[in-house]
Amino acid sequence: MANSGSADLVIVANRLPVDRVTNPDGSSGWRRSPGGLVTAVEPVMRANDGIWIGWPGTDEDVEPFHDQGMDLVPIALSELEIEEFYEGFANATLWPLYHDVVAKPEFHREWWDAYVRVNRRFAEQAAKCAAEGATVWVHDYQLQLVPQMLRELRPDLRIGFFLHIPFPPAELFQQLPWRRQLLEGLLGADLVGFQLPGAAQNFVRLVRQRVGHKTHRDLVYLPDGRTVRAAAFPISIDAEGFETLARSEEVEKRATEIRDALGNPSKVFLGVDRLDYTKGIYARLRAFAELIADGELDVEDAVFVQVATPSREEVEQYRILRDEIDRLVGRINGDLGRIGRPAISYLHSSYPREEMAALYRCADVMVVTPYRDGMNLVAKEYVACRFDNRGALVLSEFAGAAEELRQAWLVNPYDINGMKSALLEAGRAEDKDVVRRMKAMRKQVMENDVAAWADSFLAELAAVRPDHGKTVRP
Ligand code: GDG
Repeated sequence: MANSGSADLVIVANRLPVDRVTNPDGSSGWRRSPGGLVTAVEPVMRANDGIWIGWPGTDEDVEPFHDQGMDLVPIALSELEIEEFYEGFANATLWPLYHDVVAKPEFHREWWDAYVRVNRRFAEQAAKCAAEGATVWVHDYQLQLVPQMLRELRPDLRIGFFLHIPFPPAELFQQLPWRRQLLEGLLGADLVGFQLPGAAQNFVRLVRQRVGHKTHRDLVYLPDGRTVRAAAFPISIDAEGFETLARSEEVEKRATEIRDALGNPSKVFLGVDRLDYTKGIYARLRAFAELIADGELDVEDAVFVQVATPSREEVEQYRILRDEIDRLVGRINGDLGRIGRPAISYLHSSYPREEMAALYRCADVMVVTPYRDGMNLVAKEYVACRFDNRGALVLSEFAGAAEELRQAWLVNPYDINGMKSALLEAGRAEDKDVVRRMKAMRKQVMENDVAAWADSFLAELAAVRPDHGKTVRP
């Protein structure tokens, strides 16, 4: 093929897997971002002359570069594109719409135009870099038009798409003025992956209703003879990596220090989330505070540590949420705390992985209560770090992870009384019960790690289009 590049595997994601950092001598460099996706995909990239295309997170113009053993191809976004494509269409239209309209999605035609423009730029770059018959794996809601745009440019490619967030029921998706274009964008892929089977079914149903293609179970039949498969691939974490970290002396020491700093309470409750309105932080803190006000828990003896990592701070809904949480925490601590004993230890900050592992080791009750979440990796990380088989997990029914972590204390995050009971039960559970549940959850997480997830997606992708191109070696 005249215009093809040399990569047999191309990962296309909104962000590159590295962050810009300034070195002590003032020069700048890159640091690998901590996500599990890069851990899972990196070995496959190495074995297949792989490259990763994405936005580097800065407004500088950066040339393609090699870093951390990976070939990285930056896509530049202008300030206006960051506003309209990223903060706008991706995070103020699609994000709330796909999460059960927990916040009201905004629909603006200029934002859509920017989404189309930026998706095209990603598709053109992927078309340039991919070798003939190569595999291209496109990620997430920011890039749903890329599969079709890329197929038009390069029909020889094997294209996979994975959606990390939920795919909404038809009743909600229907609101989107550009619903048909998005469905057609995704249908450019040979395999469309979702976190849960229900999401794949929502997609197939919508394609039948809105685009009019024939479907049978998880297959869509296109008029040109091509088939597209929609299936679930529940994502996971580098489970062994987390366990090894949690077992380290450094983390153990830090866990003890944290507990001491908290005044050695008998129960530590923990929440770790990006500060996002889908995560249910407000309701969970209220539930905990009511338990103290009711006299069921005592601040001398129980504390809630909430880590809220700063996120999407330019988007209005996120600023509103931050103010709401600030006010709530202030009120709860003002009303219920005592000297040296706040009810809630609130940290609006992001931490290294070691600190996260130490917090997980410290927490007697891990509280994960999103209103809607594609998967939720925090729940799985907690389980991976509890090699001692201790620790109770309170988990929302509306997190994808709930389909695998059945032995958690499952809750409906809209039901404050239900959450209060679950927090108490998890905090007061007998050791035997806690250990039994944790053992079962650990088996699930340790046996289904992120490498298995990536391998199964790529194997399915190879199988959907067996007669075509090269097969990526896992
Ligand atoms: C999306 C979907 C799906 C958080 N704070 C810090 C930190 N983190 C890490 C956690 C975890 C990750 O960020 C968050 O992942 P989640 O899965 O919990 O949530 P989203 O960011 O919303 O992710 C989600 C996921 O994509 C993957 O498909 O599961 O449903 O919404 O790994 O540990 N890590 C460090 N410092 C922090 O302060 N080092």
